[in-house]
Amino acid sequence: MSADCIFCKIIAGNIPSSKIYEDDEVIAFHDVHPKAKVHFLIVPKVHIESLASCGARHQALLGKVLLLAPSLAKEQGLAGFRTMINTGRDGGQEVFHVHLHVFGGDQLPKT
Ligand code: DGP
Repeated sequence: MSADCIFCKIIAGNIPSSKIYEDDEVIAFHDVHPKAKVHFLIVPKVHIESLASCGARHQALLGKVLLLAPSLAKEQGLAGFRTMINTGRDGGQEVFHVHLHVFGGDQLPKT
């Protein structure tokens, strides 16, 4: 846990979130500033700054995060969805605790 990390505080239960999934390694909750009708985040519980900070030891965890996307999207009623990982300030990352965005609920614009 990182003391000044907002997602670590959510994971610790010190900040409320609209949680849709939790196990011993991962949590998922709705984004507080949704950019689509449905927008949730899948977040490993261990504090890792960004995808660029990940190494081979995180391979299984990252795979788990990615594979949760379709099952949680289905639970949220999404027929299709988009995933995104912002990495670094230039990549648009605001919260420096690695996370996967999942968007859906409407026909999403072409990228
Ligand atoms: P990123 O730019 O990839 O670091 O995205 C961070 C996302 O986290 C952003 O879309 C807003 C969301 N967010 C920030 N603070 C909170 C919070 O306290 N609760 C929830 N649910 N989402 C948050």
